[in-house]
Amino acid sequence: MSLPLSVPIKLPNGKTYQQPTGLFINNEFVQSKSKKTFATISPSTEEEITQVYEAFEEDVDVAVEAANDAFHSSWSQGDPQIRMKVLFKLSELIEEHAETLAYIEALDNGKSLMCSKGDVALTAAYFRSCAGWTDKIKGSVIESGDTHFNYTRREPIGVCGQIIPWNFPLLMASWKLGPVLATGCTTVLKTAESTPLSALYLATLIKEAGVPAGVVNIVSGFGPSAGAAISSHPKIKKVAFTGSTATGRRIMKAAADSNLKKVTLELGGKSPNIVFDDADVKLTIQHLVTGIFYNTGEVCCAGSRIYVQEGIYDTITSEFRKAAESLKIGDPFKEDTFMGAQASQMQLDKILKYIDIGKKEGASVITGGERLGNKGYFVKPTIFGDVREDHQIVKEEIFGPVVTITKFKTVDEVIKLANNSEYGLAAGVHTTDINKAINVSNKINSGTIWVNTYNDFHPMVPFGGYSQSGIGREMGEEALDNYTQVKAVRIALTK
Ligand code: TXE
Repeated sequence: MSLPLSVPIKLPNGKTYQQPTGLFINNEFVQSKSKKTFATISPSTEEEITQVYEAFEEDVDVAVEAANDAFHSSWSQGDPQIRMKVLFKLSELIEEHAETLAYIEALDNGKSLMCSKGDVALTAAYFRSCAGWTDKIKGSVIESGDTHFNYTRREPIGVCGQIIPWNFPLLMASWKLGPVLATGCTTVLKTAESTPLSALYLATLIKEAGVPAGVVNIVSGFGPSAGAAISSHPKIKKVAFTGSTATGRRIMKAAADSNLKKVTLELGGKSPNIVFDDADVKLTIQHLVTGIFYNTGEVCCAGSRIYVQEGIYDTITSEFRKAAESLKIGDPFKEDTFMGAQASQMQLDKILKYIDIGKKEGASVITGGERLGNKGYFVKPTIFGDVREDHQIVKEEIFGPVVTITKFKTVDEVIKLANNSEYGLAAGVHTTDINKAINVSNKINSGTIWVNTYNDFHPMVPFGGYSQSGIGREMGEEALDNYTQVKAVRIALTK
């Protein structure tokens, strides 16, 4: 018997909702051609939540055709206020369904409800912000003397392919879909294989909001099959990816070898979080905690390398240890849980492997350093001291609640340390001296610098990486650039 296209799921709040399981193509949930399904697991209980249909190349082809037809409709060329209305409606629907979405996300990803509620709020805010952009995408008139009239238009790029990860399944879907809907593009979006559920639920809201059929298509599936089909598809004009640097490289190659599609990548990081002697201790501790333990450390811009100036090092280290040890970890659905489970067995294994490497490298465990319990993928907040810059735990992305802490003396020294990375996604600077804050921010090679805050996002503030952390920016006006292309029209005038 084949899997129904929607199954009832009982959430820990006692409410039951209908979870779509099909591929969302042309505004309908459909079975995959192969009818193959795969399981999605709850990371906090290790139990199967449901099966969903699995997309392969043949399904991606159908979705791309739908997106291609939709692109050649009034959606892309018509009054942008139509797209504005739809985006506003979508953000309202997300707010109406906020509780269900937050529970689905915590169930499927393992993150705490505290985090997933924040994700849902940011998702609604981002779609609302994109609504405002729809009728503000402008070209220009260029003066070149009275022999010619020149103008530019920003036109939507066309059919996009979007591949997202599992750490912020809903929010990453919004960062991808928002600019598609704002600019008049269409898309085939693939969710991560371990977290397909929230985006499928979002699909029902996308349809209800009035997005025309074929504009947004969402498929569940794996990287080497459905993901690879997207990045090499000849009719996809642009691919946007968030995930590991290794996979980003593969996607860029596939994009080049197929049809030279435009590529934007949001990749890994090993972000420095710097504390100067004059920092406000209480506030700084909050931001160090948010920097590495928020979302169980599964954050691309996590502040995973802490550098503390010598005069304040002992105070910060001991207060940070106390704060880490007081964090509530466990059942994601308890209102006061800060850290839920890691997203998958694979991620748990990777984190524990790095903890082991850290110990073998001779670093000292200030706190944590082990799994919590033996059911559910929980890891204790872990702080390593006595590290060297060439240690693997200082250089490589762990993507979990594991952080190193290092003492420094001077501003020049810490800038060198901060920039000693192949990545360049984000950095934190904690100081009460505004001159120091700006001077240091100017010298750090990162796409985002947070001063006296951390992991602090706003829909209008662009986000993306320097170096091997990526190409292009999400959010803000910059995100629209990735989904539009400039047409220049030069008209010769007759006298
Ligand atoms: O990532 P992948 P994984 C980092 C983090 C983590 C590591 C491995 O360090 O521990 O990556 O995670 C799809 N063609 N980040 O293996 O492979 C895949 O199906 C096309 C950082 O899960 O990058 C999923 O949808 N697509 C990060 C997405 O890529 C492919 C978030 C991400 O998976 C593909 C996630 C292929 N050949 C992991 N192979 C961040 N920057 O936030 C896989 N995928």
